Amino acid sequence: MAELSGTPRGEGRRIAVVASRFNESITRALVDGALDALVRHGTSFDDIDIIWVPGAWELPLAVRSAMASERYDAVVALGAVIRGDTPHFDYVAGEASRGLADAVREGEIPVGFGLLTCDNIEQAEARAGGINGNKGWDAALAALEMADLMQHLDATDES
Ligand code: INI
Repeated sequence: MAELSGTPRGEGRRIAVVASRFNESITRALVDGALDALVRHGTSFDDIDIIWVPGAWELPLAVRSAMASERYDAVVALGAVIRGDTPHFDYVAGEASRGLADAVREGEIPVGFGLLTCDNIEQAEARAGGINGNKGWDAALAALEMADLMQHLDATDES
């Protein structure tokens, strides 16, 4: 029996952080959390690109492009969709999530999922450095762990 898991080692990893500007006070906090996690785990600032898009709707295209560029070992997708008075939320949140899931299914590098979908700004603040932690940090850490796991699995495949 083999039991495998990755370790979130950032040394030498090239990471794209794709973030949406909509609800920017929240998404900047997510970006800060992601950068903190990456750098604390050994990723060099020089190996991180931050790619901004207008809103969560635009995340999947930019994430796909980053994945296809072969410049990165992992991508971290960050955004915040906050429910308003109309059904708009459901379309943006649903399609952005679906688009990211499609990108993951079709791509070959890990994507950390840091898209908040919240009922109100308080819920978002709680998850962007507040009492519920920072989902940007969590997404970055997951991306590093998966990049390490992928490396192990590729190495196992070749032997
Ligand atoms: N984009 C978000 O990232 N969060 C939101 O809460 C949001 N709302 O509520 O409308 C939002 N809309 C913009 C959307 O992502 C696109 O940028 C826009 O429709 C242009 O394509």
